[in-house]
Amino acid sequence: NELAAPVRSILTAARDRSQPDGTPLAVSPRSLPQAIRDAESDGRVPIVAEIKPTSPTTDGRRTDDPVELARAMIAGGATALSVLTEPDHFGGSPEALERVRQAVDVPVLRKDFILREEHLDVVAADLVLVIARFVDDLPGLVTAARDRGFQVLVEVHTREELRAALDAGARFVGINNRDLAALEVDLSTFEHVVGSTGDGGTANGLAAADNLTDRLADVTLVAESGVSTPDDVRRLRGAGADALLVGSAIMDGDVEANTRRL
Ligand code: IGP
Repeated sequence: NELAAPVRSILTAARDRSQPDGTPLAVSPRSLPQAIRDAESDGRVPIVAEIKPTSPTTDGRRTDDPVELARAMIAGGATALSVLTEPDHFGGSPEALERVRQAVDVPVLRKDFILREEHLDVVAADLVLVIARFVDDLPGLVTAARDRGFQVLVEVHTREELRAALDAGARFVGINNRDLAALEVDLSTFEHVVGSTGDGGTANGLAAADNLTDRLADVTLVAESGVSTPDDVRRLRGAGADALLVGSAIMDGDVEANTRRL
């Protein structure tokens, strides 16, 4: 299960990236679970809308002001935002995140390839993404991020990674439907990883084989990637997703209308 070429090159760059010594950032995070409850109580689907100017699987690049994109997403009903800060393959920047976070009052996730503790001290965000597969010391990094005040969204793609995330103490888990080897999206990934068939039942005794599914009760589950229609949203919510993280389907065209449509 080799990583796709762009993913390999992103990782190599991230490993070499060293940040200047900085004061560890103290943040008072805006609560994602609270934002999700607020959305649900006024009948909105909890959408984390992602500002992703480009990606290894996208043609072209969106050059709109990130603050304008953020405002349009909020106007369309977004519950939280995700902002790419990786510059070379996703067109992001820490400055974009900083400006967006000042302009809105919803929780903002920093989307990047954070591999070590020093990578955390770049920009204040409400949540940081940590990709389980790429991190050597997951419990150490989760703790370091939490000590700085971040909510930590641990991204997983398999049940083994889900177990590692829970063992590391993750309270927020993102299940990425995109496979980082082929870069293909399959929404059934979410169902397999959480051990749900989508109808409230459990899949093939998977859940019975371990107690992982029980351990998810207090965890905020975010379904990531490949969500593009209201049907996708219903399917993943039915399978237990507390929120949906949506990039391309929102970034492609009229951002406000795309957010509202879901
Ligand atoms: C959004 P999509 O298919 O809606 O554009 O996907 C998001 O899940 C994706 O951008 C993503 C990502 C990542 C990007 C998931 N995990 C890690 C960069 C790094």
